[in-house]
Amino acid sequence: MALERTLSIIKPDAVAKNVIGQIYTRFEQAGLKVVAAKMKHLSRAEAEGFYAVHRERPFFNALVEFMISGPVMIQVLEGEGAVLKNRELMGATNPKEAAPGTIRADFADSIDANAVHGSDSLENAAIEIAYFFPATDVYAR
Ligand code: RTP
Ligand code: MG
Repeated sequence: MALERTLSIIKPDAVAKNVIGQIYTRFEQAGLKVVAAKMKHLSRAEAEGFYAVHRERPFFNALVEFMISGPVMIQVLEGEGAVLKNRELMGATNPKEAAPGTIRADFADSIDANAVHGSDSLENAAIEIAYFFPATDVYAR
């Protein structure tokens, strides 16, 4: 497996629950390293731009409203097979369907307030990382 980077966001619900550290521990225990990070309260334009692929979906407005409801914690994770590994740690989009022990099963409340975002492909990871971090703010470790 190749060394990859993926974009992770701890969403406003999980930041409000004060579980940033517990989620970071899961990344670390799975062998994913934090190589960039920042806390940010996204503007509407930033959230709309980030989720532009979902523009035509019925849940788009609710998704944007939720993502700007409070600060988020944004990080780049690096490790072997990081994109899929992070998706496995996250669990299914709907926490009711998320496997026991996954981040969403343990910390998410609903399909809207579902605790975390993770890039869904290596190609999208590169786009999403560049959306939030200039290359000089991502640190090789
Ligand atoms: P994410 O992008 O946040 O990591 O989540 P995901 O890949 O598991 O799910 P995706 O299909 O990309 O959807 C993005 C976010 O939109 C909300 N959503 N709501 N009501 C619905 O049917 C519905 N479907 C998706 C979720 O909050 C999801 O995380
Ligand atoms: Mg997605």
